[in-house]
Amino acid sequence: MKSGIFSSLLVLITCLIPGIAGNSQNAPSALKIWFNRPAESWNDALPVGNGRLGAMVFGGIEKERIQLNEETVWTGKPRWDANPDALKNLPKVRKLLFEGKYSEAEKLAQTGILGSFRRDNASSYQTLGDLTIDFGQIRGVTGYRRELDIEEAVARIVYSADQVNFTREVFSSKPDQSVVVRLSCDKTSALTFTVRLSRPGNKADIKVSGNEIVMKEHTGDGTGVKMEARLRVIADGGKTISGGDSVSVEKANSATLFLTAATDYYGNDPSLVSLEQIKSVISRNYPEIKKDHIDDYQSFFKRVSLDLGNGDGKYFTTDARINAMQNGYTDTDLIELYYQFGRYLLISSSRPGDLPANLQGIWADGLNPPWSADYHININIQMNYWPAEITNLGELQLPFVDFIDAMRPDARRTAREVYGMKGIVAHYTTDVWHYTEPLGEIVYGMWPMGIAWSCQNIWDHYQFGGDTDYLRYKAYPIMKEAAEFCLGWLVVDPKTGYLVSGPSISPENSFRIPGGDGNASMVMGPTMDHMIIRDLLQNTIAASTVLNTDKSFRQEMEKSLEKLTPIKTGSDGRILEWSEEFEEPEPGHRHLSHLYGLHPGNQITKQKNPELFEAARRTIEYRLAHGGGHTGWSRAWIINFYARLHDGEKAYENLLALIRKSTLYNLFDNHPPFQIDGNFGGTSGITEMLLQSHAGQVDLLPALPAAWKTGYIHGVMARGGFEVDIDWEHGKLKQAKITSKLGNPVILSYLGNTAELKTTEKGKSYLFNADLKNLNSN
Ligand code: FUC
Repeated sequence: MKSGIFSSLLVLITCLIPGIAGNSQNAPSALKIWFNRPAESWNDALPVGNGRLGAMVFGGIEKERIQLNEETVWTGKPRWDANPDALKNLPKVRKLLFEGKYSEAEKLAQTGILGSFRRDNASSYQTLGDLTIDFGQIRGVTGYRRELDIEEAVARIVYSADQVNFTREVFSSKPDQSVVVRLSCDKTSALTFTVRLSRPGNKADIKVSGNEIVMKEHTGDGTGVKMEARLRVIADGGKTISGGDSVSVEKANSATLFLTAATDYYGNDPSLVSLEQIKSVISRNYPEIKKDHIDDYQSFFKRVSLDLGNGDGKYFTTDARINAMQNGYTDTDLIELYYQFGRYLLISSSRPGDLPANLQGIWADGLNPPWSADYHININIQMNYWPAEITNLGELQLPFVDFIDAMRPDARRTAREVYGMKGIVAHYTTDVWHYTEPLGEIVYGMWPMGIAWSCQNIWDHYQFGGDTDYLRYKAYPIMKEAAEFCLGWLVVDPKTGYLVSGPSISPENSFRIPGGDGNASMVMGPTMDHMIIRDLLQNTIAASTVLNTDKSFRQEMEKSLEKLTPIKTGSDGRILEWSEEFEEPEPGHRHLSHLYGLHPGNQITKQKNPELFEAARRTIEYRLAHGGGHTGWSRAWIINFYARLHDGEKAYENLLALIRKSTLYNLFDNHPPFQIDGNFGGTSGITEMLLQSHAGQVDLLPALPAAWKTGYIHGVMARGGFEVDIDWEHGKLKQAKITSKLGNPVILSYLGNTAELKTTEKGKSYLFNADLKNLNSN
């Protein structure tokens, strides 16, 4: 529990920071992001989404802007930009690297292996457009409040003007495949407004007829998808008038706006799809639509609850709370909200059958969002899915798995034509057109581990869910092809006799070339590649064993594993990032790739290799001492690392830093700019502080910081299919309940004490006390 000091401090902060106190007439709730003003910028607006269709709600009083997204609104088309000389140059580049001729090797790889790529020329995700609602002049507004209720997934704006109380609700419904905006007030005939659709660039074809506006565009000047948005305005009472580019409603009692949207990305006619969807949603009444939306959302959201102690933070607007945090205050409720917001974002941006969450989930403004809001596969998308399994949202990881699956034809071609190998390969990033060839500059582009890393997530889905059909028909075929590529890719290092990966990089980092010839990035044998490959081979061996298939391929994998370069440490006890101990021009680099084995992998654990465990700690400390963790996702990864090092205080310190330094007022992660991975990495990190299961046992409260004295986390998941409820008191475990979903055996561990259940019964719960004594089974 928080003490009275908390309240006094907040009172003090209230006096120090103008505008902190919110509207006291509304009941506070811990799980709301809220403001007493409309959004001043996109980074203040509130996101809603149904996995595919998203909206950012600004909450303007005279003019509401609702910026819209549909996840398949992409420019471009499938393409092939591979360097035709790559195959011939691969052995030459390898030879140069083995000889230590880094500059020459890079020159040759740049022109002779990588294809050309320019971000400003790349395909891009784009906004669908804007829905604006013009209310005319409104005077004397009181009681304004704009909130995102993350227990219901509804954005709400309330205010009073001229003795009328107005309410606006916005949500994006999965069951009804539409964005729904409900405008209401407590006086008859008090609602007058004009609605428009628009799109940046002014190239959209916008037609108004009756109470409908249809906006079409063939994106990218005819090079991308054909999109269509359709808006229907249904008013209760008053007059509805259409004209020019708008629909106006005069003196209505209430009104509902329905927005559907589609593209031809999957080969459908967007007009037919958006029409079908609009017909279907308008045939239903608002309370039903809203109820179905909330039920659908809560079927995911309610699976996990977190309590880190009670505080008064919820009485204050979210921007004020962030400011207070930045001024040194710790608002534990805000951490709970941040945690659940990560889950909210995943439920709202990643539903089975849809595309995975991109760099911005599904929420992106304009025609050229940062990095095209694409799918970076050298940390970002994997991080998006770190919270999926552990926070009991396992099925939301499937869009990522399907996406990697859909990359296979292109990835096979890249393996074959670029490298002359079997299997599948992809590099640092891709987009909805699934390109996989090595492109761009060496420092990011020469890295063939994108799919291999993704297989870690793909395998995890099986480890948590235990679905052997998924393993047999979906996961294993991808893992096997990724492993096939790696077996072909590894070569013997003439100096050590071990197998090495290369030419490759340690994502986006560089080193000083020995002898003073400037910087380079490319080597034979970056540590991260070996960690990823080791992981992939071990997991593919395990999968083929479970499925009882591919015995001889399994033996091949086993042989390669034995000869794979081991993890090495340098003269100062840190894990080596490259094959040799190079000087580092950027010692605080944001990527901590050579710690993949600590997290998300499991090669470095206290039990297995205490020296490497210690070396990992030194590696992080060094990075942090040199300014590391300066981007949102980098900081979020560090929380996960410290949790895995069982260092609750450091994990907590970095969690506070994530919120203080890398979080926008609407709680979006700030790279900068907004990038959603840090939100997901943050939610994963908090879970990892309280529960881990990567080391062959279920670790309870492995990194509980002193600040979280009493609390609970219920409903989180452990590998082997266990749903776990943990309660703690005075900084110590009080009790843990383990519900076995699959009937597997389990070892529980808390502060060095362990308890084993050699068998469990499917569906049964087991209660343990602070000494891990099995109290009862019910
Ligand atoms: C990776 C990172 C950058 C950024 C980009 C989208 O390449 O190195 O920091 O997050 O992805």
